[in-house]
Order: sequence, then structure tokens, then C-alpha cells
Amino acid sequence: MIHKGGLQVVIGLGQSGLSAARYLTEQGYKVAVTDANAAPTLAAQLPNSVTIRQFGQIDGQLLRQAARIIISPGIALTTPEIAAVHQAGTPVISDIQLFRDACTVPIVAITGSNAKTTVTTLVGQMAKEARVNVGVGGNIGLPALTLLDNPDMTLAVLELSSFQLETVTNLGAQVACVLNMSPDHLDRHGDMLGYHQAKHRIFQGAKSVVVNREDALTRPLVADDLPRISVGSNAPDKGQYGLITEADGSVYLARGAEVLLAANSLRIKGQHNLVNALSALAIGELAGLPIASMVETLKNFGGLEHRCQYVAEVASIDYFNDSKGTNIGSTMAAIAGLGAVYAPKGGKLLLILGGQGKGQVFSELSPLINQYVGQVLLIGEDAEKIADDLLTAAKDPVTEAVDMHQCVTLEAAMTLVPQLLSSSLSQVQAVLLSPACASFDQFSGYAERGERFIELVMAMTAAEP
Ligand code: UMA
Ligand code: ADP
Repeated sequence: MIHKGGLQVVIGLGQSGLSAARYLTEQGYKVAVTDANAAPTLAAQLPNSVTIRQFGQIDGQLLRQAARIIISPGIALTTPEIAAVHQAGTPVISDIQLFRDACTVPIVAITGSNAKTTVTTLVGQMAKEARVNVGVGGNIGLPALTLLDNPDMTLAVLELSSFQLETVTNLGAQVACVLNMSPDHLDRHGDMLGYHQAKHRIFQGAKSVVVNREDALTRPLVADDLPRISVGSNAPDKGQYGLITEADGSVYLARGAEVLLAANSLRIKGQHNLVNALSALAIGELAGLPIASMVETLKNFGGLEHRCQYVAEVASIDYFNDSKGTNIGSTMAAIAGLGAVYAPKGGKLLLILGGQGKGQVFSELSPLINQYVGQVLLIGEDAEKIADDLLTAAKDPVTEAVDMHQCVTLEAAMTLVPQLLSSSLSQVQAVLLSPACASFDQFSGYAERGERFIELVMAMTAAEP
């Protein structure tokens, strides 16, 4: 069989690697796959024509034969075997680059440290309800290349991670947006600068941009005269999106001076979700979606699982699953959002924190913990480091009033909860799982961690008299 181009080596046989191997095979390339795992479960789904399969280690010798390497997002470019061939001049791209090169319809590209999935889902829903034949994929879970299976697609909405963006060049998005920036994945990108540089590749070749006017790190660094809409929680200037607060304290989502809808008519709660809704509106506007229909979509959007998700009330205490709170920024949003609900009633939060810390410094959480949290329960691999960081920040005597307990596991934490809450001194009115950490030390992912939490809460409900 005659093949197009040279050997295409796909590194990593997860979802994105499988989609890349299938796509390149269909395009007539000779494809090889390598994965550090000795028996990747998706191997059975590879096309039969992919006969070169090197599993158990990333095969440096195979990489040296590659005309082009397609790297999976979970694999670092600094992996020695990869860095060596990359430096020697072999192109290293991602499945997103393959998608971008093949895609003939406008791309909406969304990144940020937090809120990516929420805003991507919202924009996708807005497009669908405006009768656009939209494909939604990327980091959200559906590999971008699979969107090409729909020949009638007229708009692609992509959630992109810093890992995916690191190897994308000249994306050329119709609308590009960095929603917010706070530390995450520093173990992979080295520092905030490396993380920022990866995220900002989203602006390469963009035709319009949405920026967060309260977060300078979301603005493109290079001056441009592209159509641009800003989003923020303050009152918006003409043509921008923001919040208008009336004299009676009621809050409205607005475009310039035009009020679009009351904040309390949204089903998603918390200040951060209002900004998310505004971001989706601004992105949708630049993608050509009608405002009236987008507002209708917003009213019906109930939010996503594992993101400040209300679980149940047990013994007069509310339980919230924010397992997707996997970095400090998201946990700060959860504490601030829910804390502001319970504080006026004299209530505090019990916060379950911990897992894999990804190089973050947890003392940043201290001011919000001081303000809104009565008890902190620590679990997971980096629990000791988190305790050290919080105690280091505890110059303020209030911090010492926050009880901290080392629990190791989520199960042990949930066993301790009723004991702590039974004290007559407890001010806790809500229990919040918002770990600020990855879950992979104890779970297959944030979803399993959240589901386990829900199970444990439901078991408490069942045990109620
Ligand atoms: N592997 C190696 N060597 C390594 C690491 C992994 O060989 O050093 C192999 C594993 O054995 C496995 C494969 O690589 O077989 C997994 O590849 P992957 O980790 O890139 O995962 P995929 O299944 O391809 O999923 C990826 C994204 N995963 C990551 O970025 C870690 C998914 O985002 C995304 O939904 C999917 O592509 C489709 O585009 C997940 C994620 O956790 C949800 N993203 C991070 C986040 O949101 O914080 C960035
Ligand atoms: P991502 O895909 O970027 O991880 P998600 O929409 O899945 O974003 O939300 C991840 C976490 O971030 C959840 O805990 C959620 O409550 C929180 N979050 C959502 N929006 C924001 C925001 N604007 N700022 C900070 N945290 C947020």
C-alpha cells in the first residue's frame, strides 16, 4: 500500500491518541502508536492497519523514525525521548492541530484556568438552541477530530487546555477567549509564565477575542485591532458585558446599558457563574448568535455535575459536591460563592480539601478560609503540605480558630463530619467538597471522587432517623 507523507507516530493511546490514529489512517498515512502503558485499553479500537504498536514505554527509536509526532495532551514535551527528537527538528503537534488544519468551519476556542467546561457547554447549548449545527469537543471529553464525522457542522466550539494549546500553532479561531488565569498545572509548565504562554497560544490568528476586564492575564499581549468584547462583574461600557446593580441591590446581566436578565433568574448560582454567563454571551455574540435566544438558553441552564453541585440536606446541613474544584482558583470561587450564602445566616462551611497539589501554594486560600470556613478536613497525597501552607499563613489569630483535621481518605473525612457537627459550638451549616487538587492519587478522576462523595452523603441520608 502506498502511504501519504512519512511515518506519523502517535504518542499516548488515550481518547485523543485514538482519534488521531484513526483520522491519520483514514487520510492515508502510515501510523504507529507508542504508549508508556504496557496494555492500553483502547488498543483494541485501533484500525487493524496500525501494525506498529510499541507499548510499555515511549519508544525513542520509533520516535527517531517519525516524519511527524502527534503527542497526547497528558504527555509532557519535556519527556526525554520526545524532547530529543523535537530538538532534532521533528515536528511535534497535537490532535487539535490536525483538527484545525482539516476544519473548514469557524472555530470558537475557549480556555482558562476555570469555567472552561461550563462556558463551552453553555456556548454549545446557545448555538444549538439558535438552530446552528454545532460540534462541541476538545478537553471537554470528546476529541476534537471526532467532530469532523459530522459533515453538516457549521460551527465548532472547542474547550482547550494548556496542554493542548502548547502544541498548537496559528489556530485561527473565529472567537478566542481566555476566561481567567490562576495557578494550575505548574508541575507541567514549570511556572506561571510557562502556563500563561501555553494558554495565550489560543490567540494566534484569532479573528475576534473576548477578555475578562478584571483579569489582565486574559488579554492578548500583542496589540491588535481585532473585534473585542470585555466581560466583568462591574457595570459594562457600551457594547461590553457586565453586571448592573440597582439601588435596591438587585443584580442584572447587561450589555452596555441594556439589561438582559435578572441574576436571580439564572439557575446557576454564585458570582463566578454570573461572569461565566456573561462570557458565554460575549463569545456567542462574536460567533454570530442572536442575543434573545442566548438569554433564553441561559435561563434554562441548570449547571453541571461536580461543580458546586447541591447534593442533599442531612440533619439540617447542606452538602455540596465541587469535586471539579481541582485548583486553588476554583476552590476560592466555591468558598466565596457558598460562604456568602451562609454567612448572613451566621453559618460557616466545613471544607474537604486535598489530593495531588500540582505544585500550588495553598496559603492563598487562607483569607477566604478565615472568613467563611469553620472546619477543614484534609485528605490525599498532599494533605501535609496543604496543612503546612495554611499554618504558615496563619499569622492572623482567626486562622487558629479554624479547626484542621488530617483524615487521609474521603471516607474517613465523611465519618468524622457528623462527630464534628454534633458539637454545640459548631457553626457549620454546609459541607463543601472542593479539594483544590487533582484526584488521581486516590480516584480515577474528579468524577469518581464526586460520585463517591455523593454516595457517602446518600448513605447518611439513609441512616437518618
Ligand atoms: N501516557 C503516556 N505517558 C505519560 C502520560 C500518559 O504514555 O507520561 C499515556 C497513558 O498511558 C494513556 C494516554 O497517554 O494511555 C492518555 O493520554 P492523555 O492523558 O493525553 O489522555 P486522553 O485520554 O487522550 O485525554 C485527553 C485529555 N487528557 C489530558 O489532558 C490529561 C482529556 O482531558 C480530553 O478530554 C481528551 O484528551 C479529549 O480531548 C481531561 C483532563 O483531565 C478531561 N484534562 C486536564 C484538565 O482538564 O485539567 C488538562
Ligand atoms: P474547567 O473546565 O476549566 O475545569 P469547569 O466549568 O469544569 O471548568 O469548573 C471547574 C471548577 O471551577 C468548578 O469547581 C467550578 O465551580 C469552578 N468555577 C466555575 N467557574 C469559575 C470561575 N469563573 N472562576 C473560578 N472558578 C470557577
